[in-house]
Amino acid sequence: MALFKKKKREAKGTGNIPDRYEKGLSRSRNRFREGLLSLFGRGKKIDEAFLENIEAFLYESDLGADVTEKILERIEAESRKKELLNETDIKQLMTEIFEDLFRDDDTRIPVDRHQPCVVLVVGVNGSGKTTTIGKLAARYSREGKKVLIVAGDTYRAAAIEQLDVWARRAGVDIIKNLDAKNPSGVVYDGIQAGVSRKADMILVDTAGRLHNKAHLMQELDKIKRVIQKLIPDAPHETLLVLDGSVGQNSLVQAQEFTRVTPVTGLIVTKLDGTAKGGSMVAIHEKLHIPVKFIGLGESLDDLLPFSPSMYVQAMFEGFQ
Ligand SMILES: Nc1nc2c(ncn2[C@@H]2O[C@H](COP(=O)(O)OP(=O)(O)O)[C@@H](O)[C@H]2O)c(=O)[nH]1
Ligand SMILES: [Mg+2]
Repeated sequence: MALFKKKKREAKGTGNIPDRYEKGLSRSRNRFREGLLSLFGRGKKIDEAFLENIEAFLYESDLGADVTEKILERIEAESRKKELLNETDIKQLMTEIFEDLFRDDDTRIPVDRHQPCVVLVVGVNGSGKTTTIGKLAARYSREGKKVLIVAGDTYRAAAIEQLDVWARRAGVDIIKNLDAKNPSGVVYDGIQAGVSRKADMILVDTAGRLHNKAHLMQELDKIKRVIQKLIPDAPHETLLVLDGSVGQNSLVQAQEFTRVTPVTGLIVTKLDGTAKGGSMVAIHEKLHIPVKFIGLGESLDDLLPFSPSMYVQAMFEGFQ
């Protein structure tokens, strides 16, 4: 029975990715597409009024001012070359711009370059860190990597138990200490265990208490120092988990975190539950940090590698 379940899970995990992008982003897409469609009539001329309407639409789409400006400039430049622009032309232009924005991103986690590859996972409470760690553990374990999870959020016993459940679901080991008062000890034990067990990847959960920046900085510094006692060039990746449904607020969070610690990748969660998928573009544009994965649901398989072209396609029209 257990084996059967695992097989089924694997089948789902390697399932049709375009399909899952399409389903997961359907709320954002509907909003985006309806907004765009409402601007276009057949053979509508690109005039001042049209440009103003599209400007207003873009601002409301949470893409952020910089990206909105880029799109508007392109539309204006193109409309000077050609008298008429239809919906397809605009979509094509926006697709090119979106793809350009994300083009140079390195979306891999360097698990093949370090052994163990230490991944520090940071972000405010509720953004989805623990869930994402479970999903990452399942993904890499399925790829044949030996994954170890470290329960570095020691502030609430419930947080450790929740991570424990995810470790079991993913079928990986966890290092935890229910009596720990701060993360240093358990992180040290976790890294040591990872080295001696020859883990390929160590995922370190952290507490995300942003209300006190000095404290957060101290705590992350301490965790890093502890890791570096055992592996001087670690962490090899610091992933910031952002709740994609909180719009502009997640940009503020991201700016705060990057001031506290260098962030090498973003994971944007809860894109399934929001119509605000566009805010991800604004965050990326402001911070120039690659988006590595997106979260499209609450189960083990609902974490997908970020693909700009699939994101764009899913936002504009789906895959039909
Ligand atoms: N719909 C949806 N819910 C998510 C996603 N990722 C996390 N969540 C939910 O968000 C809530 C907070 O997640 P948790 O991992 O505990 O956040 P943490 O405090 O940062 O560790 C939980 O109820 C998760 O099930 C996602 O991609 N989609
Ligand atoms: Mg947590």
